Amino acid sequence: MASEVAAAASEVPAGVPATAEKQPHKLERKWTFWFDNQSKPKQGAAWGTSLRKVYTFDTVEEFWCLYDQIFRPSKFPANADFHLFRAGVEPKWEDPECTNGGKWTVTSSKKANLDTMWLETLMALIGEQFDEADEICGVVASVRQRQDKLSLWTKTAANEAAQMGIGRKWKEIIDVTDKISYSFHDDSRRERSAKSRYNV
Ligand code: MGP
Repeated sequence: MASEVAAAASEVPAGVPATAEKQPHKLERKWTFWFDNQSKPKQGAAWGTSLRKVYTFDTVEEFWCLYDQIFRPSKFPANADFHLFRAGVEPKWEDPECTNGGKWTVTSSKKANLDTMWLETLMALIGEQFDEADEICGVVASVRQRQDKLSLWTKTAANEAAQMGIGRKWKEIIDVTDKISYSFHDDSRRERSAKSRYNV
């Protein structure tokens, strides 16, 4: 499926006339892109007021079209968040699918790195590359002045075995060898810099 995701945008099978009708490549499930531009925050506005649902899709073709048009994090100035979440799940601690969850986080000091890791993660998600796919809520790319970061949100923080499996697989996918850490949303709700609960 992953290679299908990568190839489908440009493929023209040999011997097929350019005019032949092609069926779009259906994904296993629907996904939604979200965007939060906090570059000009309104004074006193609650968190999440600038969070927007952008587009829900379920074909490889729609994915590439959206990615090419808008979803390259490095194109954006600081303080923007990009999200790809399973359709029906909001990228908030308050969402029932996220509320008992947490996130793996990887930081990046290079813009080009962020774009590459983001794209590799998107393809792995829509291509269902994780064994624990039902545990995954989505991914967030955070463009920040100091250091960009990518967070993979999962559903059941207390399920250590599932989170460790996801963390290991994610490192392979984004080609990271440094240690990465997992924090619980419950801890983030209580304190600004939540301690890490798992490392891989
Ligand atoms: P963050 O954006 O996850 O951390 O949360 P970051 O990126 O380290 O900080 P930043 O300043 O660089 O953006 C930052 C703060 O936003 C949190 O401490 C919360 O106050 C608020 N916040 C973040 N999230 C993901 C949520 C959420 O899902 N729900 C609510 N209510 N507040 C949130």
